[in-house]
Amino acid sequence: QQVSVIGLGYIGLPTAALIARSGARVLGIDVSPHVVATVNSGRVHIEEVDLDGLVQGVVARGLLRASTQVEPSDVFVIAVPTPVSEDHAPDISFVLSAARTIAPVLKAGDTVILESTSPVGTTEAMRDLLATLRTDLKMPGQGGVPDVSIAYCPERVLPGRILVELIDNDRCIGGITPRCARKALGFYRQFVRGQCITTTARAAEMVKLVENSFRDVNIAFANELSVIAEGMGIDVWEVIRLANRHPRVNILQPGPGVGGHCIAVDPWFIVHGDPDNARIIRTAREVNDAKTDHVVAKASDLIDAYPAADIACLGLAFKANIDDFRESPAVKVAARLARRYGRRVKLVEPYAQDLPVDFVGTGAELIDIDIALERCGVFVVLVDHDIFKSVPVEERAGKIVYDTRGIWPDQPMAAMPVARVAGVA
Ligand code: SAJ
Repeated sequence: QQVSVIGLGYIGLPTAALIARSGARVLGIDVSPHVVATVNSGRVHIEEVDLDGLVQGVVARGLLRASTQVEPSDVFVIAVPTPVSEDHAPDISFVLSAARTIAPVLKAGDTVILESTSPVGTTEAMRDLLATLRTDLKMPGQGGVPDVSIAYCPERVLPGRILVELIDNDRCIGGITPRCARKALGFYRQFVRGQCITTTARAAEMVKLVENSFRDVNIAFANELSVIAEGMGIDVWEVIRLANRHPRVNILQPGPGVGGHCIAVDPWFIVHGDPDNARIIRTAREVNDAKTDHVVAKASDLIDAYPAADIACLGLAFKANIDDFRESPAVKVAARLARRYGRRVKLVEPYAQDLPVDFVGTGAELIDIDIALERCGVFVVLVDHDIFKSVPVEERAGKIVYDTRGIWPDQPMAAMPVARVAGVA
């Protein structure tokens, strides 16, 4: 069996390597010659736990190769980006260009599987495009027995656990027709240990969007609570901890906003698909984005109250214990503070080697946590890295702390200007 994986990014490369390890011959296709050369030399261009060793092994055994050029295969897995534009419209042009790339080598009996997070209807759009490019092949859903099977199967892995979750997570496999779903199911069963459940392509597309929207909506609930509780002078983390003692309540954690490449993006695909009815989903996005502005405003109030103190921003990553700073609310907050307060702002990020570009020219510098504890008077906690959590209360004595992640429950709350205490003028 020859498998081609189109797009060697965070999902495509681990997927290609795992399929190769299960014994198939895999060709990874990417538009970037740099990525292709890196993989062919047995190395990786992305950081993911255990990926380097796996790729090195399968490349050395001749099971995985990379190329910029497509070749005939039995299965094509498409894992390319589907970004959103400034006005939150999904851009499926990379999916369509992947379809154009494989069209010339498609043959009867092949299976095409889309894994990219996609607006509902994308798999059908891809089918329609393939049908116009290859009138000699019968595509599924157009009556009769098709020559090619087409399915949608979203990934749902967590960065940092990708190799484990690609194998152990359940998979939802949506076929253009039930026959297409069964064909794709046979493919995934070769390397997935989780349950594989079949449905339609449209439903599977929606499942992926719904999963990340569920999380976004629930984080928005926590973020809204945090702003309300702050105004009332209540510790939101204590409230959430106590409310979660209820057997059917499970509130997520507030923070400085929602980052990463999925949760802050995917809900827009649903909103774009039905703007009139996707009301909670849209509002949740707005609440989470507004939380970032709120944190900047509150941190600024605090900083203005201590004009002689240097400011330590703790964390830049988009979530705890990872070195990914893209789409990070912590970077957004710290960069705005750095632009406003210049060299008074110190950045503490054990996962960063250099200062991210957002801070160039601001005068802000990267320092380590020990120096921050020695020199800074105001602390703005933006990421719940374990290394920050472990700083004992004695070392934080006398510090003015704005803790957006609730990592230091024993720290006295910074005296916020209490503007809105319910019922009190
Ligand atoms: N966050 C909070 N409060 C919480 C949980 C998360 O503020 O209680 C924030 C994080 O700090 C971060 C953002 O949300 O900024 C997203 O982090 P995450 O850990 O929830 O998710 P991602 O983006 O790393 O991965 C998600 C996962 N989806 C779900 O958990 C439903 C993952 O399974 C998906 O595969 C991935 O999106 C994706 O690729 O779609």
